[in-house]
Amino acid sequence: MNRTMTSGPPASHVSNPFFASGEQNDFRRDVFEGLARAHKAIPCKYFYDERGIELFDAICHTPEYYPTRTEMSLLKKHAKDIGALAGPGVNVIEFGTGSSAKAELLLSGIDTPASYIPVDIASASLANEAAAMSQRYPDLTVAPVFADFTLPFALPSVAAQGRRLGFFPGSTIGNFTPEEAGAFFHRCARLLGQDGVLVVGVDLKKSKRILDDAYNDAAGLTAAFNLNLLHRINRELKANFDLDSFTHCAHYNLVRGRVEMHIYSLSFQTVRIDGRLFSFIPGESIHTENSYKYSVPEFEALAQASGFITLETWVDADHLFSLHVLRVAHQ
Ligand code: AVI
Repeated sequence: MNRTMTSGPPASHVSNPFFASGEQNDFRRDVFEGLARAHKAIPCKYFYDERGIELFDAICHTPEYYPTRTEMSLLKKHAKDIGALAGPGVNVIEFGTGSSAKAELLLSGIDTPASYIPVDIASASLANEAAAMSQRYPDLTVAPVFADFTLPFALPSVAAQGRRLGFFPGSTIGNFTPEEAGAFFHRCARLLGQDGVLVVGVDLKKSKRILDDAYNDAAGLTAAFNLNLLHRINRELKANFDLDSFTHCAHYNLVRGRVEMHIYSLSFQTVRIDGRLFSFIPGESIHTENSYKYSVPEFEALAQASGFITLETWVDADHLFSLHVLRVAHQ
């Protein structure tokens, strides 16, 4: 990136988070609705409270969870190629944040980016990433947006001028169903506008053993991440889940092409949440996450059916992960 990099104190031109108008999350409503279903389920976006963000970051460093390191090496290898495809002076919009390391790799290949706009629902990680990026690149306009990117939202005025590049790393696209992913891409195409570019990291289909291990790490971090959702419900919704009476399990469902994460009840039990009662039988699960895996042709077909054309696709030597550069075809 042709911008000054520094390790000095934070620069002053990181703007306050822009509270994008749009639909709001409702944790209480979603938990009540999800636990009242015949097959209990809670949306995975609620994993990411402060502790959940810490645990996810730790998962990314486990030996079993290959996506992060594989995607980072693809980004490092192809940052310049992405920059060449994107062109100079683009506004970079990152969907979901977490560690700023991937955005730094991406920005390293882009010629004079106009702005960096991280969009996230988790205000703590959003503020941290915005501050880290502003400190590292004092000449760059950093304009964080506090919004749930799974729902429609507006961009701040800094993005009004110049082309837009969306960045959606980490195979977070896999946490949508393919139908939801298609709807997200359509919204993204409208948001990025004519000539917009989207860089997406996608976890590939592979052996069940590798996938089951990646979501059941030996150190128990994924288990803690999953069960932290019950801690969060206890804390925020005045509930009394007994965490010793539930256990984590994840498995690759070959037929559906997705890793499913569940929290299983170990006994007959009744949980009170803000005055309402929910009963569990032994072995009953709360379905907490789907992580869809794609083949390259499957993903390219999905993108093409949802308003994008593929400019470039890169896959690592072990065929674990793919990085796609897409261009808006129609909005
Ligand atoms: C954020 N997301 C892409 C991760 C995944 O692999 O689906 C979340 C995760 N769940 C368990 N481990 C990691």
